[in-house]
Amino acid sequence: MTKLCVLGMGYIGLPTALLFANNGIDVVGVDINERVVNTLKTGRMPFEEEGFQELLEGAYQKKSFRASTKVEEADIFLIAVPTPFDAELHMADLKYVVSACEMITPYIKKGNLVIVESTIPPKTCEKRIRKILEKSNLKVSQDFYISHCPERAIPGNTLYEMINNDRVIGGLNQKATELTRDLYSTFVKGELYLTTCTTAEMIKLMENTYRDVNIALANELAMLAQEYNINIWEAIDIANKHPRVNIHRPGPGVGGHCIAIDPWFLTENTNDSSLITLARNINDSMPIHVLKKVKELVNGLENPVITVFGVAYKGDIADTRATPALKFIKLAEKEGYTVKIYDPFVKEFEYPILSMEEAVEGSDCIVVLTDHSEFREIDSDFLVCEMRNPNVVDSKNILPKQKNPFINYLSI
Ligand code: SAJ
Repeated sequence: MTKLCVLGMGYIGLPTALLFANNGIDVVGVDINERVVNTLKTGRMPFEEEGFQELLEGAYQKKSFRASTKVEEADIFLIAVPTPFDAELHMADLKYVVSACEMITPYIKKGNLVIVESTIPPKTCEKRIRKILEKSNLKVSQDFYISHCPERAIPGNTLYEMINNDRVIGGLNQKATELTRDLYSTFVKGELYLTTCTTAEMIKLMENTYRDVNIALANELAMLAQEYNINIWEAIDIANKHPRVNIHRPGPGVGGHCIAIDPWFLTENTNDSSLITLARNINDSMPIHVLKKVKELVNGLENPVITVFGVAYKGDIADTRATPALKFIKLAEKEGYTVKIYDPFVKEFEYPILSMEEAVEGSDCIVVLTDHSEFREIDSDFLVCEMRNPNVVDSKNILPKQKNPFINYLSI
């Protein structure tokens, strides 16, 4: 039985490890965080999403998964640790990837394969990772193999996408690519596209950059639309009926740990990337635009109280990483507004999360920043009753289409 050692028991590494363990691979899941490892040892997932718990139970029943804080010998090593963004230098911070490689190096044997799933700038496998792993005194592409197989699953629908999405696989040589293909074909139902290592690194970043630039375009179009007093949501919906047009949705900015940072990994080696940089700046400036809308509505009110609906970085999840809501809240406080927050999913945040009643009572303006499905059904009469002044800025176009005549609405 093939033995796989997965480094990083986070949102990607853990479900990936469990999918392998449920499909005929003997897996040891390694994390330096003892709390995560201990939780797994007690049979519980450290975080939840649909299907995760069942997958862990299945792996334990098959006796094909163990959690550990220590790396051990294996046939294949898979690195799925985070790649944070160094905001000062505008580049990828590879400290966790480097440290995972250093942990593997003493255990590398002839014939081993090392797969990197973590998002990395182009050429990282060839230049950086290879060098660290060759400290084992073995030669890459002769004695052992390296490949990149970027993760592409969307948070909120992780398992479905891990199994069904197509994958990109790029080895430093042909053998590495083929060994990686054989491993992933144990559970991936999508196509496995084989290419070079650097191409695979670039493809991952291109995908997220495409989305970021497209969202920036949507945001710019939204700002232009208000000059002509037209409804941007209707305009985009109709434009997208064209067979070759797919404009994304405008909003209060781009959050999460991928789309808001990956474009910088692509541009860190060049000064020739004005479009990508501009798109990043447009998206980062959207909270300022939303605040302008709020100012239009509360202008002239004494000590305005603002209610934020949704601080998760996107709808129907509890994840607040890099949420644009944080910048909006800080700007609103700087403006002198009192800010109250309601989010049906988020439990932990930099600011207290209130019940909907507490958050809405006495408010002068509700600002919708996340498209949680619950907001589609909101009772507008309840808002009119509870608010001090019934104003709403719906930056996600998620509130019921039927408008309440007693509420002043603004869109993005
Ligand atoms: N957003 C908009 N308008 C849109 C779409 C998204 O403003 O039309 C905003 C969201 O509200 C959110 C942010 O962008 O704040 C990012 O959300 P997302 O749903 O676009 O993406 P992520 O970050 O959750 O996941 C992305 C996915 N990449 C692509 O779709 C190309 C996912 O497949 C990747 O695996 C993931 O990044 C990753 O880990 O790289």
